[in-house]
Amino acid sequence: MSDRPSTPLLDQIARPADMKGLSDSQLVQLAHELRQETISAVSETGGHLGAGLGVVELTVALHAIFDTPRDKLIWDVSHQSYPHKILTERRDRIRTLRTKGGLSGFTKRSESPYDPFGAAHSSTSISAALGFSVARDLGGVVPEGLGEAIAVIGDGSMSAGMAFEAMNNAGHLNKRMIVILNDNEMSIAPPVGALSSYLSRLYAEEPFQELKAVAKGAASLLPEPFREGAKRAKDMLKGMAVGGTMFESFGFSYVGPIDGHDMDQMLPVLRTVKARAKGPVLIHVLTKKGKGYAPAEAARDKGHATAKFDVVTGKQHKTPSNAPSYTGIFGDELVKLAAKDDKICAVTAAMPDGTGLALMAERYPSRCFDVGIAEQHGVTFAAALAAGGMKPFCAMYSTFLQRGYDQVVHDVAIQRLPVRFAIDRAGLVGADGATHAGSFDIGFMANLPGMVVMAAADEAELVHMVHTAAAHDAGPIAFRYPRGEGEGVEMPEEPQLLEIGKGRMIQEGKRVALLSFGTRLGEVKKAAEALAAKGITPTIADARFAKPLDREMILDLVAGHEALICIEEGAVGGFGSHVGQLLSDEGVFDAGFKYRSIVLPDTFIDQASPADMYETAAMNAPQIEAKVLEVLGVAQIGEKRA
Ligand SMILES: Cc1ncc(C[n+]2csc(CCOP(=O)(O)OP(=O)(O)O)c2C)c(N)n1
Repeated sequence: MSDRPSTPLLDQIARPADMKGLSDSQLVQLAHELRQETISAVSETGGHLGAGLGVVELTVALHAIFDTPRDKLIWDVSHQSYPHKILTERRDRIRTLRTKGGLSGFTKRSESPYDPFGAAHSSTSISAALGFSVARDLGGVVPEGLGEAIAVIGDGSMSAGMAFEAMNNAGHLNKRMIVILNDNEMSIAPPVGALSSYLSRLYAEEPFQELKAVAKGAASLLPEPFREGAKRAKDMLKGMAVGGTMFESFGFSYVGPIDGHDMDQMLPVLRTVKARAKGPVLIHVLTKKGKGYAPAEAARDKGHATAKFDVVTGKQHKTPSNAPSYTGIFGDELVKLAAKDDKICAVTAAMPDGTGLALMAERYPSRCFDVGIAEQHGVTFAAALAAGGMKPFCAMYSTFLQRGYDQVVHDVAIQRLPVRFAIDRAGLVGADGATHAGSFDIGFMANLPGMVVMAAADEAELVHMVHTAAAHDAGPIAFRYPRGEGEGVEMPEEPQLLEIGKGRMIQEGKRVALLSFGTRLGEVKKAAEALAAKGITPTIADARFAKPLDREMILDLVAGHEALICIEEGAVGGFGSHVGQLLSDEGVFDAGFKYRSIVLPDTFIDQASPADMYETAAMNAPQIEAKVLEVLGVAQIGEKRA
């Protein structure tokens, strides 16, 4: 395409081995071209832009100096890995990022040997690098061999407990490994907490320029264990790195901070570390999220995630939405509740915008807590807020709540504390793929004694559920809702407080009952319309609750129909399994009752549009219709008969 950037040097690089003969100044040029190519690709695909732009020079420097895929380069979260993908045999597919059948937006072992460890949830990279370094020293065998273990982790991700657990262990094992702390003073939102202020102090108080000169001039001027003849330099660098001591107290050699956009600093530092490191080393690199693309640099989120956009203007091509988003509805209702009740408070783990809590943070900052990327802490913190007489809403994406699961069990459920879990991005999420799918929360929440579990069928239902959760003081309660916009239904003038454990009838029909839990209700209704044309009118009900189940309603449905079909946007072991358990306990199957439960298939579904993913999962209207016909024994037109 003519509007693609000119990239003469990059055009000669298919893989890192092709970079080995390049001079330092050519590497600078390569980084420039790589940046343009990244911008151009993401303008066509949408996706994570800012993080990748911030590590372009780092990516080039690492691949020039280290020997991937033998050396294991592990990107934390890996939303910053697009430039890495371009340099590692995937440039020809980079414009398929995040689409069905295309490249994943994250590193993925099955995609490339240059992705030794998949990620998408944060703060796993140091543990992974340590595992590789120990496997190497124990003689582990893998096809590409085992060389260095290098983790690249952002300052936001560094704030999570796992990163500290891994550093604690790494310092103790004292294995040779390299952690690159990519400090851009950003998470998705501005980073929060003591670590963030600490990192700022590491460079704010000292003359950065001096280090620049040092790094440029002399590779020997590095701290322990790069001693050789560098006592003076060591003292100097240590002095500059005011309190690099925190990492040192974990047993790491600390180097930095260095300018991550200046190859003249990065190349010598990386070469020296490679030549001389013995135990774990942490290199503190300062970068700018969105670097080199003005619209990203200027954006509030530094171009963290973007739709497709126009490269010249930076204008994103967003399709206008017809209905409000579920996230927005949650955020608005919470603020209304908080206005009336000063005990209402909220917790987010580094996702104030994504979870709709930004408004609450603005209006009631003293009652809205961004705890950083710290879901485990966030859940326990919410538990104690509840124990202290507050009414906490713990707002997390389904997929990230997984990380706080023991806290949900141990701190919330066992103590019957009234934490309100607002579970966003429930169900399949689209372009982010399997790592972000909210597939498991129905199962892992509904199996907990005393937990109330609701799913909103549409945005009006979500309004009721937010208010129902606020009013529920008897124990923990969760409500789930999907990514994206609502169904466009009329919004209630007044929220209702739902009766706990009661579903609602949508349509009375005959022979077969469809019992929906969550937003598949829309597809169920469409299926029912198609069935009506075939003379079949199914009964439709919205369960609202997976726990407690509406026993009465479900047993009535059984009594009045030949068959019952449940559907939910979740993996096996959720709502349908609870209904199946109820029916078996009641002896319903003894009389040959027909029961089906439509759940996500037992596979991890790769990225595609949500509708495509639900097609793969066989959960769209035509597939629901087919299931009804199958269970009733009605052959479909065109179906082959034996
Ligand atoms: C466990 C977990 N919680 C939340 C997220 C959502 N998330 C994706 S990237 C990100 C910010 C990461 O910040 P940082 O590590 O500083 O990297 P940057 O984007 O600034 O390069 C967050 C919170 C996640 N990926 N994993």
